[in-house]
Amino acid sequence: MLSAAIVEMLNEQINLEFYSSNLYLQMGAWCDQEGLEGGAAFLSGHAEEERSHMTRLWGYVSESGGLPKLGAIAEPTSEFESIKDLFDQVFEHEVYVTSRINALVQAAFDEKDMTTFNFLQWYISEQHEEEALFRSVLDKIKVIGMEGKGLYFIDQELSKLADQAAAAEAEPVA
Ligand code: OFO
Repeated sequence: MLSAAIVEMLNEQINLEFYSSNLYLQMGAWCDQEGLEGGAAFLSGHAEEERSHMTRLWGYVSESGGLPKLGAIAEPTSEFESIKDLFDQVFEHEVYVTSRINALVQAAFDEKDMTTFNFLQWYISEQHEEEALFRSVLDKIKVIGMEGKGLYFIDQELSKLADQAAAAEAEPVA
């Protein structure tokens, strides 16, 4: 049985994951318009992943007897100065998402709601992976540089990441 306070926080997280999904879909469209096909594939694939983070929470609230609820979802930013600016914003967003997950975990712990505490461990690992992934993208942008053919090579790297994510998604669950 979930407390009303935990249901409210889980619902806020549902909205935040939905916002993440919309944000990355929008960012993917920006890449597409800039001719960065790898970036578009990577970000739209990641938008799908964020949607699955949302539905995992949705299912948990529902099967625990709570009511999952969608609130108003803010309009995502659609203009970026550069691919670096875009991924700086992604990284900043993920750090914020991690802080919200940590607050949820702390609230579950304080309430001795160990079922929710246990459920949220998956999100802790996921946020660690996401921060590492986007940090590695920023590192690649820094090393390659955006001058000359830099953008082309950055886009190639993003395309590889999109392929790797799609392959991992297609792997059968053991
Ligand atoms: Fe849902 O992990 Fe990113 O935001």
